[in-house]
Parts: sequence; structure tokens; C-alpha cells
Amino acid sequence: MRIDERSAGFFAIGRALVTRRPVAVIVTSGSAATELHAAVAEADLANVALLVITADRPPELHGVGAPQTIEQRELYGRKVRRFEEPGIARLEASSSWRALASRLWMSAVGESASAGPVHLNAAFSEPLLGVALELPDARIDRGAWRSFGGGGAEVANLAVTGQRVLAVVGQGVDQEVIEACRDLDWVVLGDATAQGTTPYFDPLLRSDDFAKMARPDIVVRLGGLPASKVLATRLREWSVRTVALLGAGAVADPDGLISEDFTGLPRRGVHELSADKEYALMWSRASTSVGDHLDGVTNDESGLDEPLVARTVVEVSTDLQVPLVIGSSMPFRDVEWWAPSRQSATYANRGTNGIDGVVSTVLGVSVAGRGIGLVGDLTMLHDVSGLVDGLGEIGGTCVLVVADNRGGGIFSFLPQASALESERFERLFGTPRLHDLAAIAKAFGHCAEVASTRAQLRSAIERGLSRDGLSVVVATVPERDENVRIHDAMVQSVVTRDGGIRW
Ligand SMILES: Cc1ncc(C[n+]2csc(CCOP(=O)(O)OP(=O)(O)O)c2C)c(N)n1
Repeated sequence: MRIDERSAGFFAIGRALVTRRPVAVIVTSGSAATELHAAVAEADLANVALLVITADRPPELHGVGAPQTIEQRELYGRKVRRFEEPGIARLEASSSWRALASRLWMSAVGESASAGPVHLNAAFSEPLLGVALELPDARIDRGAWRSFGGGGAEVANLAVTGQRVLAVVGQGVDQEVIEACRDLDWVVLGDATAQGTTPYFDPLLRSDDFAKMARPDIVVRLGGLPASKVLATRLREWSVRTVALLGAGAVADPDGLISEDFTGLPRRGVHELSADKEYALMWSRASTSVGDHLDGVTNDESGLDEPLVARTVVEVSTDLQVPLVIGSSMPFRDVEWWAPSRQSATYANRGTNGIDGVVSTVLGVSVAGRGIGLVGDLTMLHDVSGLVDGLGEIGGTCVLVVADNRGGGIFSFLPQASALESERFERLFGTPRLHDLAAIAKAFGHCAEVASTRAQLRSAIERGLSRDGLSVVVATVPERDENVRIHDAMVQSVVTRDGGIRW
């Protein structure tokens, strides 16, 4: 039970991400149904199976001023895989309900396209009281789950033996698939949600020398897109054969680089798919050097900055094997670029990349279990109503880490930051909202503390994970301009001024 339907939609996404099964979210009619629109948009683009069930008034109450009554037919437009409106629920029609549910389920899991949201608009008439009956016997075969796949040859036909293979992995790709790629000596670069990929590729690829050395013979794309613009630029510059592997789900390709589709998934030990080991070693050595360098320049007493917050959160989630949810904006980038490789389940709302609903998705992932979230301060404030119900009646353990740079830090990396006069930039882009985030969390009855060193952050997260309920940890980080300088200095500690790398 959640008070705010908008939050409920994103909570349901969290459940669906963890359980990998369709999750039903049920709301009343009218504006309550419209509140789910943002989550439906996210689920559509992120291929998350949601069964959206909206109650509706009977036809005779439409257009006559009845409360919470709006046009709900195809409310979410083409964002849903299927829309069903069976009319007013009547017992006499109950024999059709199982088939109706099956159709919705099959469309949600991606029977003929990718998985995604479906919408059942269910009208009821008074009296709004009923008795739950047994469903009629199953007559319809539920069928098998199918993965999304276009045309194309079987993956073994890729024939890349001994080549320099670079796999680029975004959201929606399983850890086992990534492991299989690595076993074949493919270099795997992944977004923040990818597990076991080669970390620090973004700073490395900022070096022209390294980018030259790292030019692959073939790029294999799986799932969504990493956030790194540097990677996108290098992929365009290299201009090598680029193929999509559809076996792991829909593949994003906004730059139109993919020229071939392949079905199926890589399997270890397949000779035709075994790549150049030296190439993999070169990447692994470079990435390890960056990690060693970053470890060497920080210690427990180091004051926090945003990349260090990302590193620490990923380390704790790995050490304690707690699932992680990464918010949009800088947290997603800092984890992708500056954190060690993820070794526990990691999620993010990468369909629309919204800052809306992230707190609720963190809660949805954590409920009945444990989870850590990492978000920016505006992302927390945007979904502050998620705190109203917290982990709800089911409970669980959740630590929400908020990197509090007092506004939208990502915008300080834009050219507008220097092009606009600072007051105007602050008002239009920085949008500082100077609320006391720990006090807000406490006001909703949750635990909250503030951390300003690496050791404090680590122990605050561990404390939060050792108790029930939601704990908010507000990480004090340098102001947003300083954050840009810190990122620049970190890049320069990897890349020399003339485009070389330091090791
Ligand atoms: C619903 C929604 N509204 C607006 C945006 C545009 N947007 C992207 S990042 C951002 C600022 C986020 O600030 P914060 O959560 O504090 O993270 P930071 O940038 O400091 O890392 C905004 C407003 C968005 N992605 N989603």
C-alpha cells in the first residue's frame, strides 16, 4: 500500500528489476491513474514488465461530473505493449478473465516484442463490494518466456577468433552473459549497472594514445547505452565493424553504428568466438593501474568528494553483497567512470534517465531484503514523497546515500556554466534547494546521519544495513564548481597533457 501512486509506479519497477517477473500496480481512477505515467514511460523504454491496472467508473458516470473520472482509454498511448478494456466487471463474464490475464501477462513478458508495461482499465459499478472467487480452470497454455530478438545469424557465425573484440554493455544484460564474454577474452566495457566489466574506461579513453592502442577489430553491442560521451566518440572515430547481439535484449544504437544483427549469446569455449588475449591483457593492466592509483591517493580519513562517494558505495555493496540502485545524473556517471567493477546486483532507471521516482525504486529493490541507493540531493527531493511510506508494511533494510552538492551538479560540466552570468546559471541550472535532508528524513520517522569522510560514510552505511527500515546518509561533498575541478584533476592524474597515459 502506498499513498502516492507516482511513487508506487517506481516502487513496482524496483520489484520487477529484482524479481525479473511482471509486477502488478493497482490504482483507483482519475488523476491517480495519470500519476503512473512517468513509471510507464520508464518501464516502456527500460523493457520492465509492469501490469498496470487502473480502476474506472462505469460508462454512465463519464462526462457527467462524477469525481475522479477522466478518459482512461489508452491513457498511456503507445507506451504500453497492450491495452485491454473488458468493460464493467460482471460475474457472468468471469470465464473470460483468465484469458484476459494471460494476454496481458504474455505481452508484458515480451511474447512478441520486448518486455514492458501493459494496461488493464477495469470499470466497476456500484456496489463496489465483491467476493473473491476462484479463477476458472486454466485452459490457455502460458507458453514459454521468449527473449526479444530480431533477425540475424547465430552468434557463433561472428567468427572473431584471435581478433580484438570490444563488447559495450548497457542496462539489461545479465552478469552471466558478461562473464561468458570475458571468458572469451572479449574486453567488456559496461554502464554503471553492468557487473564484472572493465572499470575506468572513461578516463583511459580520454587519452588519444590509449584510444589508438585500444582500437578494436570489432565492437559487439549488448543492451542499453553507457553514459560516457568519450566512449561514444571513440566508437564513432574508430569506425570498426559494429554488431548487435540481440540475445541479451534490445540494443540501443542512437549513432547508427550497428551494421549487423546476431542472435543468441556468447558461450565460453567456442573457438569461433575466442578473441585476442593480449588485447584483453592490455586493457586489464591499464584499468588496474588507474584503480591502484585511485586507491593510493585516498585513505579512510579522506574528505568525501562525489567520485569517492561512488567508489565507497560500490565497495560496501561488493563487500557485503548488497544490491545497489544508482540514481541518474552524476551518481550514474561517477559509478561508471570512477568506481571499481560492480560485484553485486546493480540497477538504475535507464529507460528515460529521469530523476523522478528513484527513491521509490531504491525502496522497491530493498523491500523484504536489503539495498543501497546512491542519488543526488535534487533526486531525493524530487521523490521525497517516497519517504512517506518508506519500506511500508513489508519492511526490509535500505540505506539511501545522498551526495549533497546542493543543487544539480551535472550542469556545472556544461558550457552554459561559464557562458551564463553565475546568478542566472544558478537559478536556471544549478537550482539549489537548501533543505536539511537529514531533518527531512527524520521528519518522516527514518534514521539519518551525515558523513564527511570515507570512514564515516562506510560506517554509516554499515550501521544502516545492520538495522531494519530506511536510513538516509547525507554525504557532505564539495560545492558544484569544485566538483568539476576535482573531476578534471582526476582525469589529469590518468591522462597527460599531450594525450598520453601516465602508465
Ligand atoms: C524527471 C526529470 N526532470 C528533470 C531532469 C533533468 N535533470 C537531469 S540531472 C538533473 C539534476 C539532478 O540533480 P541531483 O539529483 O542533485 O544530482 P547531481 O546532478 O548533483 O548529480 C536534472 C534536473 C530529469 N532527468 N528527470
